[in-house]
Amino acid sequence: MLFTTKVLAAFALTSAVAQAAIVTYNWNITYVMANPDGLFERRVIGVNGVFPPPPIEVTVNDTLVINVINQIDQPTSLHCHGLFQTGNNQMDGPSMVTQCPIPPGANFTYTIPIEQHGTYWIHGHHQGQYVDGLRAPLIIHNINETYQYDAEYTIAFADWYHDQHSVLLDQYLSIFNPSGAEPIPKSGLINQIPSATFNFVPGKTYRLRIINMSALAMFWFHIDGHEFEIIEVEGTDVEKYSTTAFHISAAQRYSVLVTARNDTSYNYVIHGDMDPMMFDSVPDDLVLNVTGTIVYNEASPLAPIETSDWPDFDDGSALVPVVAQDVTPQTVSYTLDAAFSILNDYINKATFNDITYVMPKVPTLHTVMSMGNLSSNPEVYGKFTHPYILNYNDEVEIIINNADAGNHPFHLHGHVFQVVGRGDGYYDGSTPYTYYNTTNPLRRDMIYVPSLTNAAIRFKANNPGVWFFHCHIEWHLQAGLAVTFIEAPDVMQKVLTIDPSHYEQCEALGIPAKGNAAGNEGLDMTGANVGPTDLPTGFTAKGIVALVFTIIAAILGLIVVVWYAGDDTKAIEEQVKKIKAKRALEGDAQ
Ligand SMILES: *[C@@H]1O[C@H](CO)[C@@H](O)[C@H](O)[C@H]1NC(C)=O
Ligand SMILES: *[C@@H]1O[C@H](CO)[C@@H](O)[C@H](O)[C@H]1NC(C)=O
Ligand SMILES: *[C@@H]1O[C@H](CO)[C@@H](O)[C@H](O)[C@H]1NC(C)=O
Ligand SMILES: *[C@@H]1O[C@H](CO)[C@@H](O)[C@H](O)[C@H]1NC(C)=O
Ligand SMILES: *[C@@H]1O[C@H](CO)[C@@H](O)[C@H](O)[C@H]1NC(C)=O
Ligand SMILES: *[C@@H]1O[C@H](CO)[C@@H](O)[C@H](O)[C@H]1NC(C)=O
Ligand SMILES: *[C@@H]1O[C@H](CO)[C@@H](O)[C@H](O)[C@H]1NC(C)=O
Ligand SMILES: *[C@@H]1O[C@H](CO)[C@@H](O)[C@H](O)[C@H]1NC(C)=O
Ligand SMILES: *[C@@H]1O[C@H](CO)[C@@H](O)[C@H](O)[C@H]1NC(C)=O
Ligand SMILES: [Cu+2]
Repeated sequence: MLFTTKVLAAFALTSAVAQAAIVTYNWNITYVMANPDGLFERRVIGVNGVFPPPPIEVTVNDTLVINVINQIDQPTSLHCHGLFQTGNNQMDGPSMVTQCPIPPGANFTYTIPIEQHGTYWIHGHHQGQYVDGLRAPLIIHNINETYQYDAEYTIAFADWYHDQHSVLLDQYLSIFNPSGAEPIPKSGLINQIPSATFNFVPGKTYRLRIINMSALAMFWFHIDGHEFEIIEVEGTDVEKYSTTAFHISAAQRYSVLVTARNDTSYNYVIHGDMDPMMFDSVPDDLVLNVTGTIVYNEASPLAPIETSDWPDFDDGSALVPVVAQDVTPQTVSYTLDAAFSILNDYINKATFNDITYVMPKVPTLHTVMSMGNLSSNPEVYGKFTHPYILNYNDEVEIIINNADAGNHPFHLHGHVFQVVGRGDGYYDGSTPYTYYNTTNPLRRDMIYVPSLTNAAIRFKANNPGVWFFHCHIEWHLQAGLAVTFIEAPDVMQKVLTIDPSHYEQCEALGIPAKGNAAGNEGLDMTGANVGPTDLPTGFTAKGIVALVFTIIAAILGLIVVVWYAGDDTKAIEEQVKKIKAKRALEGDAQ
């Protein structure tokens, strides 16, 4: 009882904090025709009739209110990336994790008391809508910033595709893509345009907030003619750290301080160079290097382009948080092995510990809130949401083994975590770390784990809620690279509420709003969504690849025209259906 009262008091305090101002944004989400890279006009998802969506700016202790009007012909939802959403899990946004998506034609209001400061972003979290343009910077000013500067700019890099996300996704998650090659972007954008300018006045100091809003691409950042100091990583202020270049992966953010030069005789290039390592192949017409310009004087020439050496992979381990926090011993530890393989749907899927994430029939938060004391039983969430139940105030260690040939930037909702350790190869409990630090390590909400390495992170389970953990390469999330942390379900039932508007939108979409992951009561999981599992026995991955190629060869004559004609995937889908039906028959016959 005492325990509960204390928790409630803590939440009451949090909401009392949010007195400062109510900052309202109206987001009328519609399709808009736009040509962001100047190469191709296409349908994008815009806000209030324009693309790009407007950046959001608030101050700590404000309450951010976003009135969403969904005017597109598909459901949507918004996630404020990096916000803790303490006591406010229902406003976190991932579709079918914390809410039913907002139906087409419906309105929904996100109300978010702001507890943090720093550099964040807001993006669609229903299917891959951010790849189609539904993304914008979210800047939270502190009342007194840790560092002084004269002015600030936000520099948001993003990759850009010419096809709709849904079209690309169908091609990506297809039996015709056995190697799992991701769609390669057509260009890179800076502040959603091909090249942006930033005016500098001699002698002034600028804060540049650098955000990577990519679906796939990873960039190297540097500025000709200027040194800079990193001062913030994903909401954590850090001691000034001088560098000339750094690496920024999808969804990561850094702030740097740059002092303008004394003279105006040249203008300088800002570089965001896409790392071609992420792409299976680099098309000849893809410009990897995205640039902006620092302008001192419109009339001045551009300073000669510097070729910057990329420093060794820098994971931020040299960065020291200003507010020190040492690592406390873990009380629980989970190991997550990330891998890709062809599963028994014959599609290259992503797995953590051999499970590919599949959405439940009921949003996981609704399951927690409606299942009484069964909410502490992982079974009610369904195997394929891959649930981990955390006890209130557990000190959680997560070890991520990246067993894949690609690099992955992972994101945890609702927290920052400490980056405690890194090592090469598979961490089996005894492999020595190449980096291990329990003395005030960097805290952030993104961890980049290169191929065939491992990383250890820590966080305290002090934020009751359902928090998604997933790769932020949008294609990999869609391929199932996610798990669900269900943090203190017993406390959630006492301190959280679900607004009636959430139930209304579930109803409008015909999604059950209570019950277990299958929409049933108790432990009856009949009809739960299930994903593909291991390869059928008797098949090896190589065998499957061979089989797929045989199928392709057999029907290539039929589909080749459609395939190369581009957008029309319908015919391909029809073919896939036929193949699947045929395979099912063969399976029955065996
Ligand atoms: C936010 O509000 C709380 C409570 O009123 C206060 O303690 C805190 O200092 C405020 N934060 C800032 C940055 O003003
Ligand atoms: C939303 O935007 C669309 C397209 O610009 C417009 O037709 C519609 O009236 C807008 N709705 C509201 C409520 O502003
Ligand atoms: C959504 O909000 C807009 C603007 O306030 C209003 O005009 C419209 O009627 C609302 N639509 C629904 C379905 O409530
Ligand atoms: C901000 O700084 C001013 C001036 O130093 C000080 O009076 C004020 O208390 C500070 N506010 C916060 C929230 O720290
Ligand atoms: C953003 O992240 C992606 C994926 O990690 C990466 O490929 C791309 O180069 C990054 N862009 C920038 C400007 O850092
Ligand atoms: C500005 O000029 C002064 C005098 O030439 C020099 O000492 C100083 O280092 C310069 N500052 C910068 C940022 O270039
Ligand atoms: C792009 O950037 C890379 C790395 O900074 C550099 O090696 C390469 O020369 C640049 N390419 C062009 C065409 O500028
Ligand atoms: C750990 O981090 C602290 C500061 O964050 C730093 O002073 C110390 O040198 C680091 N230790 C190791 C072993 O990297
Ligand atoms: C769960 O709740 C039910 C009904 O409220 C109760 O009968 C049962 O004893 C509880 N079980 C546990 C393990 O607390
Ligand atoms: Cu990934």
